[in-house]
Amino acid sequence: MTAGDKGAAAPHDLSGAGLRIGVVRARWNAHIVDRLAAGVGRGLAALQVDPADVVDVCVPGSFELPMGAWVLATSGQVDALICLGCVIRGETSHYDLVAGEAAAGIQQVQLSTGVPVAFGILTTEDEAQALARSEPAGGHNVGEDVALVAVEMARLAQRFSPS
Ligand code: DLZ
Repeated sequence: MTAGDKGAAAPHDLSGAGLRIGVVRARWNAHIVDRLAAGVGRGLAALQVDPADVVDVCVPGSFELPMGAWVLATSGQVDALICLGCVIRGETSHYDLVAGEAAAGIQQVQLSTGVPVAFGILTTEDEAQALARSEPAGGHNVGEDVALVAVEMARLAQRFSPS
């Protein structure tokens, strides 16, 4: 790993073929979340996830993302989930509450259900930062990052599944 790397590389042979992925999106800051969703689409396609195997649902805001994730996780219809949202500090009086509860809730859902949930919520100081983390193809987009996380964690869960 070089100094510029953010973490360990994912396996080179990672394939999402056959995986069923749920995407839960917050409608709040929809112009940013739509950009993240486009990044997820690119990331899943690059990992051979069939678009027909992707279920996409919306919830009002990031605070509701854990509940949306729990509903899909307990449905038995997905192998992994991706939660997408955007909380901008300068525009949200209770930023810490919304962002903190969303993060804690998502962790609780994945640990209690055993279905991996990738954290794709941007928590930024301003809109410029949010735009910079949700760029079009070729730029940095957290949606692409969490697509990879979802596939990697779904494969890990499958590999050690007791059944
Ligand atoms: C209320 C609210 C505020 C002020 N800001 C945001 C935000 O920046 N991002 C986001 O995803 N949601 C926000 N919300 C909505 C809450 O997540 C939630 O939908 C409401 O409090 C209703 O439960």
